[in-house]
Amino acid sequence: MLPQKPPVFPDGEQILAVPQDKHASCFWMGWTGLRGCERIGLSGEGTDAVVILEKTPFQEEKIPDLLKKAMKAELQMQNDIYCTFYLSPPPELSEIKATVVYPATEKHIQKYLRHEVHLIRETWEDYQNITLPFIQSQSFSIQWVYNILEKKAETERIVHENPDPSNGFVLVPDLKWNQNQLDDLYLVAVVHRRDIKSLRDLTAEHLPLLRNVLQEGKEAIAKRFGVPGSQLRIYLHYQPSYYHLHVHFTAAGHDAPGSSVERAHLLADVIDNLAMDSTFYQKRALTFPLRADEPLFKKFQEAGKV
Ligand code: M7G
Repeated sequence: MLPQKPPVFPDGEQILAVPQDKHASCFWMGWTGLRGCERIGLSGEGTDAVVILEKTPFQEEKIPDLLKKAMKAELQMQNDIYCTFYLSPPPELSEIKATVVYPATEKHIQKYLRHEVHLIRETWEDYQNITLPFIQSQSFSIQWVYNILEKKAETERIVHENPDPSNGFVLVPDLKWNQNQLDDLYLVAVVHRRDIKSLRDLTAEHLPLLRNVLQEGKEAIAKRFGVPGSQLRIYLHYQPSYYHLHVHFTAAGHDAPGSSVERAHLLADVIDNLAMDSTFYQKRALTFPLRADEPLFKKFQEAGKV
């Protein structure tokens, strides 16, 4: 039964709600969607949670309202024709997006803490001797990916699907995008086949799949969101956080996290490289960033590669 009023916030802490349904990779927070949920405090009540709070981008059409309805405008400084204010908009215009990972593993927690970053240059031999054994020894769950593919989660969010088991994929809005505005548009295409860990596994055999993702992904986004392919950045991450092949689609004007040169590989370039040389990604060295606290960084250090 839905509670009739918002949960009480003990000790002034925000209360977050997470679903008990193990298949639901999304979660509900706050009032409207509170259903079959358990409550956790920010301290986690013994189980760790990662809570990411982000101020969402402005929606252009709401700006006049925001300026009119601001409850308070505090002048911070004034000099000639320049002044800065702090505005306190009403709650409906000052949304904060909260992403919750619960229960969070140590790896999740480390991923979101700030640490010094190093760029690693990984040769194919390094991949085979260091990275691959490391990936195989890890048990970082990709259940959320399988939930999408098996229609156990995010079903109603699917923007496009090509159901072919070898050359098909599912396109859904990324966890990072609240879909309220197109400025930070972010979708992710998850491929149906489960045997491709990352860029390193790709060969010319995968070209039909990659071409489908590129072509159909662009078409579906143009149709649903009116954003043409020329305004999309379509890329893979190396290293990814999740070793099941997926492709990122972000608005070209949006500085999405992980879209910089050391991590993003444009899908169109990947396709061209594979068309020229099927074993391109089993030959060349790849650079990627690692935080100093990451176990993979320690492996490269132990091997004397950093
Ligand atoms: P990645 O390159 O493996 O790692 O991308 P990154 O998270 O370091 O970028 C995985 C992508 O999947 C990211 O853009 C995530 O925001 C997104 N993502 C992660 N999860 C757990 C989910 C999820 O449950 N649903 C959706 N739709 N996207 C997710």
